Amino acid sequence: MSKVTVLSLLVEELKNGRIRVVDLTQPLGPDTPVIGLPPIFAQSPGLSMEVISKYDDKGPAWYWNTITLGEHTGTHFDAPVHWITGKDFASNTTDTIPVRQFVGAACVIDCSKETAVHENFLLTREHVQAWEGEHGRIQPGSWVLMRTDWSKRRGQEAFLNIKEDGPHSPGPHPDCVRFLAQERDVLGFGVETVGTDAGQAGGFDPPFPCHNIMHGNGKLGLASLNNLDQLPATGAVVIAAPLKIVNGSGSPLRVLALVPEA
Ligand code: 23J
Ligand code: MN
Repeated sequence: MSKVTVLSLLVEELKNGRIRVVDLTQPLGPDTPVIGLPPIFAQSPGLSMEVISKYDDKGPAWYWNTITLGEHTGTHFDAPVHWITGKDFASNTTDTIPVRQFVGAACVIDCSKETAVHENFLLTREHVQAWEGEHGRIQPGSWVLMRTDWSKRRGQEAFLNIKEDGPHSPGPHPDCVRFLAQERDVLGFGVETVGTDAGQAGGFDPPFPCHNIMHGNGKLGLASLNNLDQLPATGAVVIAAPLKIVNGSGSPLRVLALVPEA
């Protein structure tokens, strides 16, 4: 008989269904929404795909494609080097971040009711502290995931929600980002929206505070997550490993959560 370990128990629980694997990833295709920045800035292309061969003259027994896409397309990872505030940290790119950081506990803060009535809802320090009163203190090295049910919006128009004055979508308040990065030492912040910052965050102080402050503290980001409504407030483990792009600022990735059955 082999020794019982945490990992042998994990395999057993995966087999008997007491631990479920939940896919937190959006489908990645030509229709995947990408962030639009003010026209004075360069834009990130969405995904385009071209067949190299498909069991034809170009390759009689094989099918494969060429893909072109921005690093920050669809469900994706933000590395600290993505922002100017994170540019001087050691190991701040997709190929150099220690792989230990690609596995972490998840604290899921449900903001779906607030977002349903206020599309520009901002998560505050007080809201997070109220969550801690109910679920316990956020441990260092945890992902904090902001559930808004925004991923249930269908189509680019509803998802990006752009108006005359720019995009409208929820995100964290600057003071909340400071609290999570500096007083809780989180691993990073994850959201269901196209980017980790609120739609109107270009006009905040500082602009794009989640990018500015999280990456300025060496922390990570996850954007365009799905199925956060399937996660418990605590107790899930997130596996989020970006492609090992040399000097990459981020990457599309498959994000998985291990979730204990209630
Ligand atoms: C560049 C500039 C502003 C933002 C972003 C990128 C993202 O949201 C991103 O995907 O990192 S807000
Ligand atoms: Mn990004």
